[in-house]
Amino acid sequence: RPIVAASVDVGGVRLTREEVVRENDPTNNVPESIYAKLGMQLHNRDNHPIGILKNAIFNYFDLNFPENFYKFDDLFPIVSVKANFDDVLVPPDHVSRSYNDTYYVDSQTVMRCHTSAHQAEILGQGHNRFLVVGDVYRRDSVDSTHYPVFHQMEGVRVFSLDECAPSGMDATSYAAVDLKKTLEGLAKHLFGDVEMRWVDTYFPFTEPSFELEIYFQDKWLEVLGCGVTEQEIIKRSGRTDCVAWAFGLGLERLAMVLFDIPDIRLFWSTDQRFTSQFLDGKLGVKFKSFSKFPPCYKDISFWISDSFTENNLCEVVRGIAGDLAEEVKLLDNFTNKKGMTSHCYRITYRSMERSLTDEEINQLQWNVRDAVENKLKVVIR
Ligand code: FA5
Ligand code: MG
Repeated sequence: RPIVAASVDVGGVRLTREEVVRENDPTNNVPESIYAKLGMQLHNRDNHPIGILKNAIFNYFDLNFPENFYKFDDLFPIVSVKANFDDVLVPPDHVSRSYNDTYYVDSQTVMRCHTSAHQAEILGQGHNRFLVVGDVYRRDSVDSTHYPVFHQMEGVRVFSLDECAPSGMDATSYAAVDLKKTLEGLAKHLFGDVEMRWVDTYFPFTEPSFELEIYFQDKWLEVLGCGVTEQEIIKRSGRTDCVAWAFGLGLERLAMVLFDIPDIRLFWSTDQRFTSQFLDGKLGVKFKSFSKFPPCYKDISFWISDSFTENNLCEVVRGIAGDLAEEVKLLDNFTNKKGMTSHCYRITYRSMERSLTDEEINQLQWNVRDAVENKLKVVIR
């Protein structure tokens, strides 16, 4: 297993491993693999696809808005529960607050799970147009489009009711129309022509709310969430007679489409065959896959207990196999006459950089089985 540094620099702040990873503290669920990602700042590297994409989006806003959007790209990623959830009206019982979904440093402090964590504070400072880019953290599934650390860009724009009035539309419709126009324009700026569609959705902080999906690798891929900001958030920021829109886009998802990057783990690769392809810092380079090494599939079956969750399983697998785990997928699920439920998962192991040996994979799978049995209170079959 890789050895992690005793401390890391996060935007000028030194954090020690002990401050972030507290194995024996039940209010903390941050694994070492997540601590190891702090301070990497992929979004601030001009020769990395995430940095290149950030620059291109900034450029779109600079070109199209004479009064510039204020840009934040170095806000500290560890925030209060209040900032991450309460201030954006996430209800007390919302799943995203659970220890199953979010990394908690302690009961009042989280690794931000979205850049919306900064909305209220920045609105409170009086900004009416801004963009926030940063690394965000989520306990999530393991596959080619999900990773526990990724990057988001938040955008917020506030209008006075006077600005909306001449349109003849009500303020909410005015903001929704402007929002969709702005994001469709962004998609055109980045992709030229691409197949996309709007889907209605729900967020606690916007109403109405939408997601934008782009057709990629024979599937619809969700790339951003957005909507018209709840009046309560605007009111709390000290404004009256205003309406606003907000969006949060997933930079990895957009970059995968833009650069033809087939697997989200590649963004963290230090292999020169990956990094060397983006040195010119240009948009529109298509990634040339280096030969894919063969995958290896291993199945694991167990009787689950009530506390079992798929995110916990994924975290255990990532803790052992790191980025060698390409996918964790439920194959089979049944309940017997005694009411016991069995799950069978298929774990795909693959390195993007080399061929794995049978021995190595067998060892990984044994370690995974041990860890699953010890940490998840399940009974291996
Ligand atoms: C949010 O995070 C909202 N804060 C977005 C928002 C902001 C809505 C402002 C309204 C107003 P969501 O959980 O859907 O929404 O995530 C936003 C985007 O992040 C997704 O569309 C997707 O592109 C990306 N994303 C989510 N989970 C992952 C993951 N595990 N790995 C990579 N990208 C992800
Ligand atoms: Mg979503």
